[in-house]
Amino acid sequence: MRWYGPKDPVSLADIRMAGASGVITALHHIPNGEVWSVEEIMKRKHEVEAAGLEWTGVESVPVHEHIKTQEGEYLTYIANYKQTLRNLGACGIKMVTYNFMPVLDWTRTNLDYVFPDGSHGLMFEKAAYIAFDLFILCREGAEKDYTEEEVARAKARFAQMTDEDKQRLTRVMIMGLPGAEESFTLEQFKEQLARYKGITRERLQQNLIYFLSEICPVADEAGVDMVIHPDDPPMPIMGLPRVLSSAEDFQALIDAVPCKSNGLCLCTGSFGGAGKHDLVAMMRRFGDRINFVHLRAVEQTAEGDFYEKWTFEGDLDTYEFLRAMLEVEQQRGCSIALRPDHGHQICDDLNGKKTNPGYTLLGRMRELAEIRGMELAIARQME
Ligand code: DNO
Repeated sequence: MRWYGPKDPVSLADIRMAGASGVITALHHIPNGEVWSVEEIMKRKHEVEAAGLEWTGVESVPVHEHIKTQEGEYLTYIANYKQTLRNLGACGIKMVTYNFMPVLDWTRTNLDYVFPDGSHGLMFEKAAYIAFDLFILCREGAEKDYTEEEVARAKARFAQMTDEDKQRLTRVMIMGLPGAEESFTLEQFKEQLARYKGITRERLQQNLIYFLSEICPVADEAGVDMVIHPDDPPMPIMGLPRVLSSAEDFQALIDAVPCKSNGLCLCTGSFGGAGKHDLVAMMRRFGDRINFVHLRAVEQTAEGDFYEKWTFEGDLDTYEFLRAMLEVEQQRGCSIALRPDHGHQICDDLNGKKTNPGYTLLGRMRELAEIRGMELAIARQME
């Protein structure tokens, strides 16, 4: 399970009782771009181990924005990143997740959608997102990115919103979802967007490849697997380019930087958010480079919305996916780190316990229990 560190309302003791064997965590208190010292890493490691758990991997060592745009002190930030990887490797932490999404990490429009069973969860409504882009952010030239029909739907949606709805939407869109490490006011966000003027998708991809060609040899040496998290959702957002939205995007990265440490975090829910991606095929195709799995299922609608459903109730064939994963594990003779991704708020999650959006206690416990049950059953069948 993911743990946001000592400030997470979900404790290590909770996670242990949920049946997890390890946690995925990060040193969130260290500012982006700075080196994670051996001392700080060991402090966290001891804390996790004292609770009877293992620190399975890092999510994330954030990539400084200047590395993505190659400006300012980006060479220093790359050197710092390398040192962090050496330090993590020396402390026995062997898997590091990162993403290369400009400015924003993951994006949703509603963190409190009420599902028919009464649980609350996350969703992305395209009309609300476009309404934000066109009428709240008022991004120059944004209309070009949408069809006439989409603009009309966004207009109608915006007309329905109260001031409070608009504020809530703004908060959700740009004020930083957990793990994003950064949050912005509208003005600051506009400044961030301006930094990407002129950065095409090709340029961003070159910058990512440069970054990987620098850090992967160091990660290889330190015995650390680097796993890139896909774009969530897998499409350009507010005019910002995206470079890890499909199997082909990942193929381009390993063709360019074939180092062993250049791997993928197969987040089924991120890929599930837009377009059609055969996740079972991706598991088999990139099996030897998948060193982390986020398991989550979404349901897309014809309008381009998506709902974060329970893992066994969305568009993903979770059984086939887990089976493919276990086969890959058998071939590789290893176990791939997997965590349930977001969980709904259920039962006491809804009674005042304030957890990070998506990172509930009971909802994720249900996910973990169901996933473990199915995994154990498949493993027995395969024996
Ligand atoms: C969202 C998470 C992401 C992820 C980062 C990895 O729930 O999966 O924030 O941690 O993109 O760098």
